[in-house]
This record gives sequence, C-alpha cells and structure tokens, in this order.
Amino acid sequence: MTEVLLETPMESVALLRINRPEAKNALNAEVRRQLAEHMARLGGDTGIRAIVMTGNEEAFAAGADIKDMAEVGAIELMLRNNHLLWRTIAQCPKPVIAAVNGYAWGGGCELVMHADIIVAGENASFSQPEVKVGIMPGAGGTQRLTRAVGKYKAMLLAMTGQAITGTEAGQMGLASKVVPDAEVLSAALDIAKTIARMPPLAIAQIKEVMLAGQDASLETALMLERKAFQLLFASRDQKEGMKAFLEKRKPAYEGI
Ligand code: CO8
Repeated sequence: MTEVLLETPMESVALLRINRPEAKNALNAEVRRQLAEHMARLGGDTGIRAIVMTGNEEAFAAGADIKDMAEVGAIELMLRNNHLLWRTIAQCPKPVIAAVNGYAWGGGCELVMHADIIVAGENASFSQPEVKVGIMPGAGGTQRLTRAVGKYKAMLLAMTGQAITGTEAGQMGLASKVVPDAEVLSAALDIAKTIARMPPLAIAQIKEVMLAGQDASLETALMLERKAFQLLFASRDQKEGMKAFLEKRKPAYEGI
C-alpha cells in the first residue's frame, strides 16, 4: 500500500500518512480503500492504542479526487458504495487523532471530522468548497460540521465554500488544539502517546459513549454513560488504577 503509508513512530501508536503529494492528497478510490483497510485492521489490533492520521505540509487532503467524479453518473456513484469505506473509518474503535497542515478541503475536511481529536496548524486551511464545483458535501460535511460548529457557521461555510484557517477552526470548535504549523505532528503524537498510556477499555468506552450519545436523547445518552461507567468496574484496569493511586505508584494497565 503506497497511497496511505503506515508507520509506528512509537509503541502502541500507528501513524497513517496520505501520500499523493502530486494531487494535494486528493482522495481517490485507492486512498479511501487503503485508509479503510488500515483502520479496520488497526481497530482490531490489541497492540495499537491510538491512531494518528495526517497528510503532508501542503495538504492533509484537498478533497475527493475531482478527476474520479467529473464524468460519473448518479447510479455509478451509488454503486461505488463509498459510504461503506467512510463508515469503516467512522467505526474504528481506537482513538483517532487528525494532524492537519495545509488544505483540509471537501472530502479532506470530512475525513478530518471522522477523527476524535483534531490538531491543526495555525495556517492550515479548512473548507467545504463542494458548492463551487456544482455539488455539496457528501461524506458527512453537512452533518458533522453542523454538530461541530453549529448551524449558522456550518451553513456559511457550506454555502459560500470559504476557507478558514486553523486558528479560526480552533476558535469555532473545529479543532481540539491549534499549534504552530511545524509542531502539528509532534503535538498529535504527544496526545497519542498520552492516550496510549491510559487504560484502553476506558478509552474505548469513552469514544463509544460520546459518539453514540451525540445522536441520542440526553436521558438515553446518560443511561449509556452510566452503563459503560458501571461496566468498567468489571475491568482489572479499574482495580489497578485505583489501587495504584492509593499506593502512590504508577498504574500498570493491561487492557483487561
Ligand atoms: N481532485 C483532483 N486533483 C486535485 C484536487 C482534487 N480535489 N486538488 C488538487 N488537485 C491536483 C490539481 O489538479 C493539480 O494537478 P496537476 O498538477 O496535474 O494540474 C495538483 O493537485 C496541484 O494542485 P494545484 O495546482 O491546483 O495547487 P494550488 O496550490 O494552486 O491550489 C487548491 C491548491 C486550492 C487545493 C486547489 O488544488 C483546489 O482548489 N483543489 C480542489 C479543491 C476542491 O474543490 N475540493 C473539493 C472536491 S469535491 C469533494 O471533496 C466532495 C467530497 C464528497 C465526498 C465524496 C465521496 C466520494
């Protein structure tokens, strides 16, 4: 697989790099397929506790590949079943951190929003510019962006196609953390390292409950939280975490 490179920069952390510099990392079918394959495999790998997803200095990804779409018909597009690949990424149970430099436009911005934590460079560029090429966001942009920044900012971005900087994305709630461009990857890896040291069952429950709870009623979401909270008391890591605190030592988590 060369369109998406897999590295393990440190123990328990996987780094996925989109690698189509000649096309500003535009998401063609192969990139999407490889991303989904990696996510599916890493999602089931007990040795991996956090995934960082990035592009290069110029582009995280400048959108879906327009050459792949320009002449396609609606039925052919439907039969491509791209949503299954996006769903695989969305359903990855491991924490995913997007490290964003350069363009995160269109499908690139939508891919970023599949992550759980977003680290943006100050000068990164976020946009949903699909309207400018005659279409609309089609991989979650109308929904995840609205949930992230609210209706009025999301409408403004999707209807004008205007780009915002990483700094603005941070102010709007579209980035968890904004750092100087040169520090994006190291900041994302630092977060991954911190998360990788946490008890993985607790991390998995936090992710599952937060994502499922977003789309449920508050009562249902609070019930999900309560059940997951209770469930964690069946884990050895809960006993170890609390015992280590009381014994004033570092916990040794096993993931069970
Ligand atoms: N698709 C295909 N090729 C692209 C894309 C793209 N999205 N973006 C850049 N490229 C290519 C360019 O065609 C160019 O190739 P070549 O050298 O062969 O001419 C190369 O990358 C370098 O790009 P530029 O010369 O244009 O670089 P600039 O620095 O001048 O500009 C920009 C960078 C501003 C990012 C510019 O390339 C641009 O506007 N790109 C298109 C951005 C865009 O419209 N993105 C949205 C696409 S639609 C979409 O994402 C729908 C998602 C819905 C989900 C669908 C699931 C299938």
